[in-house]
Amino acid sequence: MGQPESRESEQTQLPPGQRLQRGWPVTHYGPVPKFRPERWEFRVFGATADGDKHCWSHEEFSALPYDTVVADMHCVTKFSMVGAEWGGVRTRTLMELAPPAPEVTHVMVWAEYGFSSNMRLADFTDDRALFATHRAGEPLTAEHGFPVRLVVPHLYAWKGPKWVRGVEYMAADRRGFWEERGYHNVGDPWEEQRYSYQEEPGEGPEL
Ligand SMILES: Nc1nc2c(c(=O)[nH]1)N[C@H]1C(S)=C(S)[C@@H](COP(=O)(O)O)O[C@H]1N2
Ligand SMILES: [Mo]
Repeated sequence: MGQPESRESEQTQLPPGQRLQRGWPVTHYGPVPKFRPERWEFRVFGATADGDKHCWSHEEFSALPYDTVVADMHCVTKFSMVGAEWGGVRTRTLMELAPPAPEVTHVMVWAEYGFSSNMRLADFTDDRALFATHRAGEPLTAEHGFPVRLVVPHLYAWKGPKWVRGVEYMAADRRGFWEERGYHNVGDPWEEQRYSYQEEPGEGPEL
């Protein structure tokens, strides 16, 4: 009796046009940065509520409240990995420690080598979004983003920079690295928002 039901619950539904990828390939542009703990800091800057920049050393960041989220990851090039358990610091936790000014509508998430991705504040503050330090209980490997990567399960994976170094609060939208290079400004996989030519008026700043 319970059989068909449990089989169904194991079946993960993928967004349109995506196929299931076994294993976990490494996908990014450019080299893997070397982690230097003494030079590393995590910064929240831009339009903060108090006008100050907030910084955490690696030791401080590692001591922030830790949560886990089980999430799928959808690469815009049409493969998806499902059911990973990510551990780290919720974006909401960080926002409570370093709140944005009332006029903030978007954020730019910055990574090593100037990689960046922008998103609406509402996407960034989704309760499943987190700055992951771990996957399946293990620290991230260098090529998967050690020490910190962003995971925003409801957006395409390029919206989750690996090797994150900071968050910029913005009072107006600006395009990040891939958003300037032909990818959709919003990037919702369930709506198949893959490319910038699909953007409707109001979905992104002018290219
Ligand atoms: N810093 C950085 N982060 C990045 C990228 C990148 O090019 N640079 N690529 C993104 C893309 S397109 C994908 S699909 C995922 C892949 O994550 P993975 O290598 O852990 O599978 O990382 C994202 N984060
Ligand atoms: Mo991707």
